[in-house]
Amino acid sequence: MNLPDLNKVAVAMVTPGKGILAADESTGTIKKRFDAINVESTDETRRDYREMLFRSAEAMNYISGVILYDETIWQNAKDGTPLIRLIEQAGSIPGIKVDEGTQPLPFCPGETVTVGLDRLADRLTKYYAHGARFAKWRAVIDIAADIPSATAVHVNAHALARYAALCQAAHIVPIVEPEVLMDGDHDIDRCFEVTRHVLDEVFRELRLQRVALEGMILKPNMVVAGKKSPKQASVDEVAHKTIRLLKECVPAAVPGIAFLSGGQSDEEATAHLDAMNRIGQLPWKLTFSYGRALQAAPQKAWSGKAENVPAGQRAFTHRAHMNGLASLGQWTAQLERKAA
Ligand code: 5MM
Repeated sequence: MNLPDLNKVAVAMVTPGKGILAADESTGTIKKRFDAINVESTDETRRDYREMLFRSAEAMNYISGVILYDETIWQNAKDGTPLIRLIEQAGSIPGIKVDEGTQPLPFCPGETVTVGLDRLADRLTKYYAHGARFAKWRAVIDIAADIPSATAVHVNAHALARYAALCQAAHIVPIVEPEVLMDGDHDIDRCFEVTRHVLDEVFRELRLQRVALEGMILKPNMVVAGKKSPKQASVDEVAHKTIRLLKECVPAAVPGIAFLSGGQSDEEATAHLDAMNRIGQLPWKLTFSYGRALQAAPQKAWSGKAENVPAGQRAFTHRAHMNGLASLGQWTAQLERKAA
């Protein structure tokens, strides 16, 4: 492992004013997104859509890195330029999702474990040779009456650390993503407790498996109430509880934290990030690594039509710009409306 090089990439991924575009939807997930805008999901429409994003010159000024899915990293743009080169030409770092999704966890009803460790070392070598400089692995933890179990938290944390160590051995910066879902009816304090348990376990495993914290990025959920909870928290409460939790659990050696949006509305995800960055002196950089909260608007504006590409790029630029401002604690609701 060359730690100074890994650290350089990790620091660049959380450059102030920029964040990460999570464009790593697997084939099933992108189909769901395209179904919502009445676009057939084919390798060509997926290519056209992602080409539109990566050629959004202005938006890419706010994007430090792009997480790709395996299909995309090998795909060429319409004119034959590899999509990965478009990202590099835009001054952004290409990354790759390397988990292979979730599988039911035996004897833990309703819970899953993320898989994909077999042959991961070989896959990482190929991705590095092709230009990927960081990777991502997402563990999924659900909250309900009797879950998460200690078993699910442990096996997912163990797999995240195994993945992170393999990445660093292959000169790739791991994004470690333990996502506590916001699907339930739990309140914000239950989310706080579960996320604390998960992050404690993840950092224990990272240490055990000798992962260098200076050469990784954490991608956590924010501390929020479940979507079905009657008691939704204010922006201020989300920001303060998330920062309190992260200060308890995340060592200062980690260069940056890039949040997932998890199903929050576009504006909520931006407002929460902004409020956290306004809290002041923090040990790590805080930015975004959004999928839905960056892409819902451009997907709608594009709707699969070539003539809508400029509109799709404008919508993407707007969200990337607003989140770039939020990473600096400089976003306002007025700016959101003015620029829209
Ligand atoms: C872009 O979506 C990624 C998930 O794809 P699959 O479920 O198809 O593997 C996802 O991991 C994403 O990177 C993160 O959850 C952040 O996305 P959101 O939409 O939560 O910001």
